[in-house]
Amino acid sequence: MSTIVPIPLPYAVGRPVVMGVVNVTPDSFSDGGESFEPYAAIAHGREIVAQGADLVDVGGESTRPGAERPSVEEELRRVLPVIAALAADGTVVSVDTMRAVVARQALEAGASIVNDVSGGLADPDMVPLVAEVGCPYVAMHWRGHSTDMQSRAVYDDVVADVCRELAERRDVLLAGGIRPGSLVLDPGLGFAKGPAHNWSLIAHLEAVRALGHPVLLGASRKTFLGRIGVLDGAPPRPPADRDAATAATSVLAALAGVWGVRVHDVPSTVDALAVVASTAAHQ
Ligand code: PMM
Repeated sequence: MSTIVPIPLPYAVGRPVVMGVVNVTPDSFSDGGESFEPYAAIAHGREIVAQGADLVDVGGESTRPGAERPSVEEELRRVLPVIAALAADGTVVSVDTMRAVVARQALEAGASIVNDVSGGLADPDMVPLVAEVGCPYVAMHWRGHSTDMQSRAVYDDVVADVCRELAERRDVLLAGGIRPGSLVLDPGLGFAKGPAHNWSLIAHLEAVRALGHPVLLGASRKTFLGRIGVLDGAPPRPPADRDAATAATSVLAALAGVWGVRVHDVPSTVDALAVVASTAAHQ
């Protein structure tokens, strides 16, 4: 029996929830390891909560294309102190992990949500754990580990293919005992997807929503946004120069009725969502 008390999936009124990212990794593409030490990660988590993040997503494994995986021990060492400190503040914390052992210890340390970019495919123990605990679970569209995922970016029709694969995954997750009201689906921008695939999915978020579950969008600082305004063949803009484009994707996500947006720069998305909400209030 689990001693973990599950919370219901949190919602924001009239806008998506803002999931702020804390990557406790030395090599994340998006923030370059700036929160690698626990004290820096905790301080960063507190800062983004003060800026308006509704929940904080803590991860200890970089999923950038080509990344090598840390050991289980190393992943636990990275995330547990950060989760414990933020949860003790009363912050809603999700743990970004593909490993059931890490998810369990994170939940015991105070995390409330499991964010699994593999949607349960990377670890056969993940679905039974989430079913047992009854916590909210984010399942992302995933075709394989980061070491070789870009070779799997082959689709007939990316929107139809991603939705079909997510629906198949959803069926497995629900059959495994995950509660329908606790399941969030994510199209997995940048994971086995090229720029055109990402844009198509953003343009058709209603198709992902039609699967009948809350949707999370993780566009923040991804390379396809760094290609905006850049000539073909030139290097993409650095991650920190992608926040205005990220905020624009948060607006599109809000207009498409998604449940949440996963972002690194919280103030720009909070402002962008306030613009959407203020406009909606005058329609
Ligand atoms: N992207 C990253 C990591 N975790 N989780 C979900 N649910 N969706 C995503 O798109 C997602 C994720 C990779 O980005 P990062 O290295 O900046 O955290």
